Parts: sequence; structure tokens; C-alpha cells
Amino acid sequence: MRLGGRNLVLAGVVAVMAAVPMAVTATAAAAATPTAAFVKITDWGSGWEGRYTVTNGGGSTLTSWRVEFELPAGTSVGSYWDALMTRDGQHHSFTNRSWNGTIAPGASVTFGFLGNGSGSPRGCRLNGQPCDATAPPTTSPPPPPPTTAPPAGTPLAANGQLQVCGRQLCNRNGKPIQLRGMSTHGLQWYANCVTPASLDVLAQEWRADVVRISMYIQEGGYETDPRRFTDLVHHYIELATARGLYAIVDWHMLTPGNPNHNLSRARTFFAEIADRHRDKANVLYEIANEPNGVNWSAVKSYADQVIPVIRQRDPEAVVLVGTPDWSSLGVSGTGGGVDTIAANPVAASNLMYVFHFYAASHGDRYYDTLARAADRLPIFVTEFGTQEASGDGPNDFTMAQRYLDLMARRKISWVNWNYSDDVRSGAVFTSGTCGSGQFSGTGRLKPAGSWVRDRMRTADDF
Ligand code: IDC
Repeated sequence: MRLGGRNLVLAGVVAVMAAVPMAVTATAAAAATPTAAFVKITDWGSGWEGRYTVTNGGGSTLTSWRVEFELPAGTSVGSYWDALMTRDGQHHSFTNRSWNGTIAPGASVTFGFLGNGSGSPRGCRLNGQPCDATAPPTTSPPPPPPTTAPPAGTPLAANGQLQVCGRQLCNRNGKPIQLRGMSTHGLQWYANCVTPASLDVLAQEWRADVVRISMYIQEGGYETDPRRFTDLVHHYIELATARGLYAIVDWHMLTPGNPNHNLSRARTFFAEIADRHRDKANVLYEIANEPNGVNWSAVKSYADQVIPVIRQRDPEAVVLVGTPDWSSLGVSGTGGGVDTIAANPVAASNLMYVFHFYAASHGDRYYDTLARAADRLPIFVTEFGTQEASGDGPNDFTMAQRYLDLMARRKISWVNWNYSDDVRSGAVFTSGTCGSGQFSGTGRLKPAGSWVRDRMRTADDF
């Protein structure tokens, strides 16, 4: 009803606006057809998570936006995402990032932030005009529901909050399911391969269920700029959520191999991730990519100190724990294998142990370990390659298929390494693909990419 009335008014406004090059100008007060709407998504008393939705209700494309508001004294903004913030006292101003400044007519973008304190934004202005310029004075629309339903027909809509039942990954109804998907390469190198467009392709063409967000800690990763990498992960979780994909947050520790080296960083990082995303049903926490050079008791001690940080904030989410010797369940070394873990398991529910393999390097001994482990422990394969353990070299599709058949029979979820255009054979795209932005179809896939795409596209058994 209200929208109908608004559109009638706008019809005239748009006609007037046709001669104005920018959709919003300072002089065109009556033409402030774009709106910015605020909602508190969660509120825990001492703070809250807020979201603005900037909607272009006008007839021409917006090319930039700025949302400004006041916060009452005693309330402040903590972290924020998908916008850049400047502040002058209690006056806060958020402008678009490079990737979300353009809003087509009828489209909208969102940005968000954490508030400390109990106050709310007031005096909102969008590009200099009142944020709700065209709203009727008396009635205001009901706020959107706190959590938006996942897009229909997606893996997330079908399965909801995951849980571990027995040794299986199960959906909200307790049905064992298998997720299949792709891991990003390191975000410090290949963030340009993880974009709204590439994730659309992954979700719709590849029909993936899950994306693993691989955030290295060393090698130029998280430790160099915790704020930037944490924000990147927030951003990718939002992109995955909007597409109905599950998101594995991969704490990609590798060198040094003792996860305790990064313990306090991990606690800081996972506290913020779990705080922000605890109301989502699609986040899985992978707390240590590949422990190496340490035994199981060191890994378990780390898990014992990280998992409570997550559980205090997100009590239900599935947690994935890396295993000794590069998550080989101990096959690759002496860190202790299935028996050691089974004798001294992590005391937490909704927990799975991680196994990684590279088919051209890891033959029967690894295959048999996975097969036996599945009888004893809940297992999630968060990384595998069809090539050698270097992520490069020739593919062994025969061996890789044996693993896939085993994982299908046992409903073991898998994620392939990696969704990038790195030069190595294990990167699915040919060099230059990510820069070109042309992710669709099969023309730019390497052999490993075509192979895994075909195997991911087959129907899910949800
Ligand atoms: C490799 C990348 C390579 C990068 C290297 C850096 O393919 O481009 O230079 O990491 O450490 C793993 C690791 C994963 C590896 C991958 C392939 O989890 O980080 O990626 N691999 O070697 N375990 C076994 C193989």
C-alpha cells in the first residue's frame, strides 16, 4: 500500500530528475528517492550489530553513496564492514567501498557495524538528504526480520543449522548429508578470485554447497594486518550467506606447524567472527588447517583453548579440528593417528576431525586411513587435490575418484583446493581468469577444475 503511494509520487520526481545527471544532488531535495534504512540485527544490552540498507528507489543509477548519522553520547561504533567510516565526535559518516558504490535503480546494498552502548543512530542523511525523505509522516514500515531467510532452493535453505550426529554431518532434521565445495586460495594472494561474480558461478553453475575461506596466518596473511583480514572474512561470510552457501572459516596455519604459536591470535579472531555471525546457520569454524611437527596432545590443548571462545558466542556451530602431520590423521608422520585421537578426543559436541589428501601423492595407506577413521571419528575433508601434495604436478584422477566414491558412500563432506587462477595445476582457473572476471562456463578451467566441477554439479542427496 505504502509503496504504491510512494511510486505514484516518484513517477513525477523521476521525470523531473531525467535532466539531472547524478541521481541525487544537493539541490534536488524532493528527488531524494534513494533511502537508507537501519535495523539492529542483534542487541545484547551492552552493544548491538546494526545494518543499513541503502536502496535506490530512483530511476537512475547511483554511483556513490554516503550515509551520515549521530550517535548519542555513550554509544560508539566498533568494527564495521562494507563501507568506510569517518567520525567527528558523535557524527559518523559511512561511504561506499570501491565494489559497492554503484546501485542500479531498484537495487540495494548493505553495510554494517557493531555498536558499543545502548543508543541508536538518529538524524540519518543519505547523500545529504534525509534517509527516509519520501516516507509518509505518520506510519513507518515494520522493521525487517532480524535474520533474513536463506534464498530458496539453496543448500542452506534445504539444511539449515548443521549438527554432528554420531559420526555424520547432519542437517537441522538430523539427516546425514554430504557437503561438496571449493576452498579459496590464500586471501593475501587471491582475494580477486573471490568476488560476488565468482561466488555466483560457484553457487549456481558449479552447484557448490560450501565455500572454504582460507585465511593464512603467516606468509603475508592475518598476522600482518588482523583488522584487514578479519574484515575480509566477514565480507566473504556475507557473500556466501547471500547465496545460501555454507562457509568454512579456515584458520590456515601452516608454518610454523604448532597451532599454539598462534593461540592468542586465534582466540581474538574467532571471538570476533563468532560474535558477528552467531545468528547465521551456515558458518563452520576450522580452527587449525594443518598442524605439523607436533603431537596430538599439543593440538588438543590448542583446541581446548579455542573452542570455548567460539562456543560462548555461537554454541551450536560445527567446529572442525585439524589433525597431526598436515591433517593426515597422523599418516604422514609421528604426531599420533586415529587411535591416539580416539583415545583422547576433544570434549565438545558438534565437532569433526579434519583429513586432507592429494591424490597423486597419497595412495593406499592414506585411503585406508580415511576408510578406517570413518568408522571411529566424525571426519570432514576440508582440503584435497587431484594432484601432488605441492598442489601442482600431474593429476591422478583415478585415485581421486576412488576417494570420492568412498566419501560418497560414507557421506564424508569434501572441499577441493583451490578456487583461484594460481599457476599450479591444482588451481581450477587458468592464469588471468580472476583479473578478467570471466568465471562462467568451462573455457577457463584447467583439467583439475573441469573434473571437480563435474563432480560437484551432480545432484545433492539432502
Ligand atoms: C600451497 C599453495 C601454494 C603456496 C603454498 C604456501 O598451493 O601456492 O605457495 O601453499 O604455503 C596444503 C596446504 C595449502 C597448500 C596446499 C598445496 O594446506 O596451503 O597450498 N597443500 O601445497 N596441504 C597440503 C597441500
